[in-house]
Formats: sequence, C-alpha cells, structure tokens
Amino acid sequence: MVTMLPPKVKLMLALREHRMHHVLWHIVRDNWEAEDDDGEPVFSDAEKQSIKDIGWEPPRPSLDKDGFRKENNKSGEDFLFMHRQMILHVNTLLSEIGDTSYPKVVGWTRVPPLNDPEYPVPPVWNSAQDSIKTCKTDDYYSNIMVLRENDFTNPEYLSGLTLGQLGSQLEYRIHNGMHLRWASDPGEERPLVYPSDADTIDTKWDNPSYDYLADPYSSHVNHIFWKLHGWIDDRITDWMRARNITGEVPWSVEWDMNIMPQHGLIHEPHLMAKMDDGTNNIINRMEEVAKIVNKPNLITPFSVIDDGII
Ligand SMILES: [Cu+2]
Repeated sequence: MVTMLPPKVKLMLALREHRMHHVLWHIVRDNWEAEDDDGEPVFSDAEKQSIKDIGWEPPRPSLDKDGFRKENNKSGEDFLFMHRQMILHVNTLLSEIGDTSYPKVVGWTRVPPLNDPEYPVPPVWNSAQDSIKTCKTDDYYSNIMVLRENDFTNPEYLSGLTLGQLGSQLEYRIHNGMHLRWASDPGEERPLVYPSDADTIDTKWDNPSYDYLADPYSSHVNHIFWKLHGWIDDRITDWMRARNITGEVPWSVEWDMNIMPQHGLIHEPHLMAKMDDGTNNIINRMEEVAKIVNKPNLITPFSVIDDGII
C-alpha cells in the first residue's frame, strides 16, 4: 500500500532551508571540477574560495571536469552518508509524530517493475528533458535499470566494491535514473538559473505542493524520494553482508557535522518551533552559496544517468 508522508513531515521538508541544503549539496559537489565547453572552469578560483570561506566546499568532488564519476575518491561515501542522515532526520520526526500508518522510512524492497500498480511510471510530458524521456521507457527499465538492480543486490558483485565505489555507482548508475523515471510533470519547472532581476530563488518554489522529483530543490518533499532512498540505503546493509562486516558501517572518512553543514543535517526536526541565530546564520550562508552557483552551464543534478551526461 502506498502511504503518503504525514503532512507535518512534508511541511518540514518543504522549508526553504531544507530545499536549499539539498540542492546546494548536489550542485556544489557535481560541479566543483566541471568545465564548460570552452574548457573554462564552471567555478572560478575566486568563487571556489568564497564557497570554501562560507563552509560549503564539498569534501570530495563527485564528478570530474568532463562529468564522469570519480569512483575512487570516496565521494560515494558522502552520498550514502548524507542521505542516510536525511533518513534519520525524517525518522526522528516520524517517531515524534507517532502516526502508526507511517512510523518510519521504509524503502522499496525492489525497484518497481514494469506496470507496477503501486508505483506506476508517471507519463512523459512534451517539454520533459531527454534524460527523463529515456528513463521512463520500458527499454530503460528492462535493459538497464533492472540489470543494475541485480548487480547492486548481488553479493558477488557487491563484495568487489569499496563503500565509496558502491555509493558512486549507486548514485549515478541507478539513483539518478530513479529520480527521473518516477518524476511527474511539474507543470511549471523551477528555472535552474534565476532571472537577473532577482537576487535569490523565488519563494514561490517553497510551496509544499512543489515536490518535483527531478529537481533536488523539491525532490525530497515527494514521498517517492523516501521509497527510493530507502532502497539505496538498504544496499549498504547488503554490501556489509557481502563483505562479512558486522556492527557499525565502516565509513572511512570523517564528517564534522558542526562545521560542515554540507555533510549532514542542519537542523533538529523541531525547527519550525525554534529559529535561532545559529539557524539564521546557516540559512544566510546558503543564500550566499546559492548566489555563487547561480549560473548557466552547470551540470544539473540527476542529469548524469550513466557514465556520462545524457
Ligand atoms: Cu539527494
């Protein structure tokens, strides 16, 4: 049965600070090393320095200058860790709410197959980007997605990967495709670059009804995000089993959640009740980062759906 997120959770996730956090986290790490068609870096040295000064330098870039995955720099662990933090965050709020119909995040037990009655693939729309059109096809499921699912649940395959390789492969070889495949026509789409007469992302996109799965500003507001990320997160358990690892997840890198907000959650779930100076400071810093990254030629999050950009 499909259960929707309790309204209180959806409202929390729709807060601007959570939207900003998620979109910036993905944009900064995807584009840190990116170059445009003329071979110019997407972020200049000065811009990178500003982002560093604000505390938002990605610990490890996830893509190289050409948009290919960096599989061996442990950036994949960042992906798994940060999204696990998001799940823990939502679970904390869910346990406070105590709604028995939705006690905690539970991932898909398998990627929804063709014609799944509970999680049908929403229809394609005319203006959808090509990568969305591709991911929604039956062919994409049958020839790519289900094979990847088989790999990522196969102990033999998993045992040959490091945790960082697993995270990188999951993110770009199946997770991005899932975001696009289950996205619904948003009607109006948030422009990736806000207009020159604006100085930040329009607050109209903060409405809880904007929960478009193909935009990281809104994807986590959509209940399907939690099904697919639950599935991704469960692969860590499969991987540990395949490598005979018990106990804690053997993260090989350390995160300091206090000084590096990009790693984890920025707030307690009670955020709506208490906004203090610390919260405002975090939000202001994100607004600064949003200004720096507001430019064309960015690799847009979720657009890398294979080993390369479609
Ligand atoms: Cu994400």
